Parts: sequence; structure tokens; C-alpha cells
Amino acid sequence: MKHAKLLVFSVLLCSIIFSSNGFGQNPLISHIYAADPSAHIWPGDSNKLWLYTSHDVAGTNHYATMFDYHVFSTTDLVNWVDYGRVLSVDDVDWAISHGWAIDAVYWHGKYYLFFSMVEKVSGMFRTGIGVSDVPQGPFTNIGYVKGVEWGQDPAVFIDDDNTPYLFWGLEGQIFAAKLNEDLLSIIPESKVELSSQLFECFEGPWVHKYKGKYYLSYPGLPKGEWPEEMYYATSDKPLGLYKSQSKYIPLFKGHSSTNHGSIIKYKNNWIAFHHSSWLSGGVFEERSLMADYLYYNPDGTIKPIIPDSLGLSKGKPTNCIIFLEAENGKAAGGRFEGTQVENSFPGYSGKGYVTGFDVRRDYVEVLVQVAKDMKATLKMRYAAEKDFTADILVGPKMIVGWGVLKLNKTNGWEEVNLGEVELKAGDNKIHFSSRDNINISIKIDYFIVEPKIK
Ligand code: FUB
Repeated sequence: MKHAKLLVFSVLLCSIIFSSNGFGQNPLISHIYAADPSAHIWPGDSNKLWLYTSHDVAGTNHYATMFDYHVFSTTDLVNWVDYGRVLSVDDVDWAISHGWAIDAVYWHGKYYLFFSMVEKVSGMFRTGIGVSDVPQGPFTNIGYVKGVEWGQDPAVFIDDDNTPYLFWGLEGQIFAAKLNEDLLSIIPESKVELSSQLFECFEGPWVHKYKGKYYLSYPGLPKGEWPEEMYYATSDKPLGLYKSQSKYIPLFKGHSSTNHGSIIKYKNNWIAFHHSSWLSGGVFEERSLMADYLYYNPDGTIKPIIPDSLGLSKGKPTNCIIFLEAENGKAAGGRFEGTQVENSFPGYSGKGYVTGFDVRRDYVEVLVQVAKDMKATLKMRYAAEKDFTADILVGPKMIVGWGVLKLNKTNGWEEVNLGEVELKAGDNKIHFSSRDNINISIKIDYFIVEPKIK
């Protein structure tokens, strides 16, 4: 309780420090440190906005420990869903460390995650590719893009004629090339280095189109000095020549050492996603997601943004739940043992559920990642033929044992509120098993964690 009060106090303090307007929407997501947001709206659902992000590990003050990625979605810029871990260095056989910036693309019916990780054998950054049938992942590693060396900070841009381009950049250089149809390699003769056309450029390219022009935005180092600020350049063609414009997110209060962002039009508004250190409260610390409306001048130049805590919801309190599919297992940092994934229950329309809790040691486990110690409400969707007793343990390493719960039989699928749990900063597991299981069919569909931030 004391902790919860402290947390509420520090969130309020942040709002007061960064704006006089109380609750707002920056930082955009308050339960997890995340950075490098890539925003997308996928074909077929213009109502939903997706964010693909990297993840700063709680308690670290540098980027060498970055290990995994998250996906978020919203349909109203007020209520958000965090789908948990969607890929980690552990799931990428060729990689060893540095889960840095990412992007995603919908291509021929599948969703591809482009990510930067350091390769085991060479020690250099590669541009990895993961694939999923659904936008929220998890993603399965399928290799890396051939022809790209030191491939940090990928951004994929599909032009109106359906040509796929890859942009990437690191340490003062930004490159671009056409991708081959399978996305797994670039067309070497199309490769260009754009750095000399981009004032102060350092890394993190992103391309969007406005009124027929290509806008290449990127974090740059003013006069070669940290921290980064956000700049842009414009061109009539995706591969340049680009004309340098100006900064569109200059230094602001509570910036982090880096910035990195994406620009997208959603429901008739242009939005700039980026990051800061507002949630960790310091400079050069763990980063948090930011979003601000972006406006153009009549001549097509971008009006500089001064981030404020009102953000996209214009001060309306926002909400983000963590939605964890039981069947995702190891791909999302979870596990199951003795149980199996099925999807044949009559009337079930999801991807899968976990069943087969035949003996007490059979279990399903999901991973919950948060920035700080916090309380949360835990919900679960399940189906059971009879009343039963469950063991549900929540904590970093199961050390915060939480409960033996009597759960009722259900009438088909039911989502139930299991009560309040304590989460620790960093990785937590939710571990479910059943005590009295003989002849009982139990099916677990998903868990929902609702962090109590405000
Ligand atoms: O988040 C890790 C790295 O920091 C990114 O790849 C860079 O763009 C910078 O934001």
C-alpha cells in the first residue's frame, strides 16, 4: 500500500514537473520502459494503430542490456494494449545481444518484424527479420537481410507502387536500398548512402510521404554533440536526393540521450512518436514512449514540436492493459510443461488455449514486464467443467507466492477477475497450475494484467 502511494506520488510529480496540466498522455505508456517506436496502420483496419518498440531493462542505464521487443495497439489513442514480449535475443539463433530499434511491415498476408541485433560470429549489427501471421506477434526469426552490413535501426517503406525499400543507419551514416520481393536481401545496385544529404544525421531513419513528397526523419547530433534531436529532410524520390530541412523535435525538458521516432497519419491527424526519459525521471536513463501531434506549414515544412504531458489524448487519463495469450509460450517469454495447446473447443475462435492440466505439476506460465514495482489487477479467461482449486503464483522468480484459489466451473468461456497482485520492476512470471484435476477439463485462454499506475 505504502508503495502504491509512493508510485502515485511520483507519477503526479512527473506531471507537475513537465507540465502544469495534471494527468496527460506523455509518457504514452507508464508501466514499461520502451523506446524507438515504429507506428503502423495495417491494411484492412484503419481504426487500429500499432506500435512496435524496443524495451529498456528496468534498472539499467545503458543500451547494451536491451534484449527484447514489445507491440502495443490502440483504437482511440486513450486505451492501449501491450501484447507482452514478441521477440527476444534468445529466440534469434544468429544473435547475441543488443535488441535495438525495430520496424514492422505487412507484406503478402504476413507481418514482418525488422530488428537490429548484434551477430554472434562477427560482432556487427545485422538487420534481422521475424514473421508472424498476426500483427501482435510473437514473431519467429527467419534470418537477416543479406547485403546490409552494420544494419542498425531498420525502417521499411512500401511506396504507393508497392516497391519495398529498406532504410538503416548508424553512427553518422544513413543508407537505403530497394528490397527484393522476399524481403530477405537488398538489390545491391540500388543501395545509396544518404548521409551527406542529411544535416547532422546519426541513426534511426524513418520515411513517410506527405503531399507527394518523401520525408526522411532521423535523430541527429547537433554539431556532433549528444543528446540527439529529431531532424528531417525531403525529396521527390525515396532514394533521394534529399534536401535537409530542420529539427522537428528540438531538445526538450526530460529528453534522453537518444531520440528516435516515426511519423504517421491516423484518423486525419499527423502524429510524431518518439521517446524521452520522463518515466524514469532522469537524463540518460531508461526511456519511455512519447507521442505528439505534428503540424505542417502551408509550404510543407513541419512545425517544431515541444512535447507536453497532454499528448494525444489532450490530457484525458489513459490506460494500458497487458494482454498475454497463454499459448504463446517460449516465444513470448512464457513456458508450459505437461500441458498442450489446442483450439478445437466448440465455439472457440482464438489462436489457441492451453489445456491438459492432468497432474499438479502441469502448468502454463506467461511473462509480465514492468518498469517499476507496482500493484495490478489480474484477470484470466478460462473454461472448466467443474469447480477446482488453482495455484496461481506471481512474481519475479515465483518468490512472491500469491494464491491458492477456488475457481468455479464455467458456462463456456469466462473472463474472471482474480484480484490484486504485486509486480516487481523487471520480469515477472504468472504461473498457473491446478491442484485437484482428476477428470476435470481446464482450458486457459489468456491473462490480462491491469497495472495500477494512476
Ligand atoms: O534503442 C537503442 C538505440 O538507441 C537505437 O537503436 C537507436 O536509434 C537509439 O535510439
